Amino acid sequence: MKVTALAGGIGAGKFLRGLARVVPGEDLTVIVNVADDVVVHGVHVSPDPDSVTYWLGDAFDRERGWGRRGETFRANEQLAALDPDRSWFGLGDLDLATHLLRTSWLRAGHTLSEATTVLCRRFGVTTQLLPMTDDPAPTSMLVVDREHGDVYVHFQEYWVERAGRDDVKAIRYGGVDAKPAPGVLEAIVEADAVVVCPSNPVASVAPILAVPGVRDTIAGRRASVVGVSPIVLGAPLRGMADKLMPVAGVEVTAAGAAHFYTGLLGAWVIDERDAVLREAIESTGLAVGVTDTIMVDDAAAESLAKAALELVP
Ligand code: FO1
Repeated sequence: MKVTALAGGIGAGKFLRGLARVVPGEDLTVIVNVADDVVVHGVHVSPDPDSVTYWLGDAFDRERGWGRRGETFRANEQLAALDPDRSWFGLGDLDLATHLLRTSWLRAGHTLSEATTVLCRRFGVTTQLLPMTDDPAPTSMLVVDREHGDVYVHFQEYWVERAGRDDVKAIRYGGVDAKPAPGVLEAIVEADAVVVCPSNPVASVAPILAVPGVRDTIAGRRASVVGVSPIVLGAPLRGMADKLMPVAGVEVTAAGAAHFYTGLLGAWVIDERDAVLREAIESTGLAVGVTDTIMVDDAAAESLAKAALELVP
């Protein structure tokens, strides 16, 4: 069975470890959000592709939620000592090696897709990881700034530098001006099942859907598309979905997240703690799976992945 997944960062990484236990590497393609990519100190950082690579390559930090396990931050500490204004983005010493390599390949004329493939292989990942696009496609947030009035800032500036404290008025997806990376649309068309990972719908999956052609291609495969809710009991397990879903007019519930994907899904998996929402979601025409979606370990992620795939006819 060929499976293509749409993925953001932490929730996706955890889930994909389970999915990769069910679907062999050559049959699994992951289309990953690159709207969070940022150039820091001249190096190109790809948080979501790196997150997926580290999770699948068994190099992730489960507690921190991003970056490498066993990481140190000596270079960043030194940056903070020399110029505190330039150390807001925590680049780990091990992580830095990934960014240096990626940046040197990009400067040599290779694409982000090529750099991502080589990095995956170096981390022993056999799954095919495709950035949604090879073009710049940054997400920007319109934040209310007391000094400067409303201002658009890069996603990482909002989330890391400004600690997600601003009120957000609107979100702008740079992917609307991008082209899908080679293989992205084909992977959606050729898959037996398309899985939307339990990632933030507004910050992680919407940027992928914004890339021209992606949304329509997924809608064309709707009967084979299953999503897993990132929301349990009205809150995300981690991250900023509770702050950003309302900005897009989406209720922070498992039903609200399903509604955000209207026209794209055939089935939706919700947590057993949200079983009360089952009928309301089914009444919108979706098949609904109810199971334990809290992925405490790889075995739990594998059960969740199986439950999702079982909903695809
Ligand atoms: N998140 C933080 O909250 N603080 C950081 O300093 C930080 C650095 C960082 C460096 C590399 C990387 O791949 C991710 C990093 N993240 C950091 C996570 C990232 O900001 C977001 O969580 C993702 O973009 C959302 O998926």
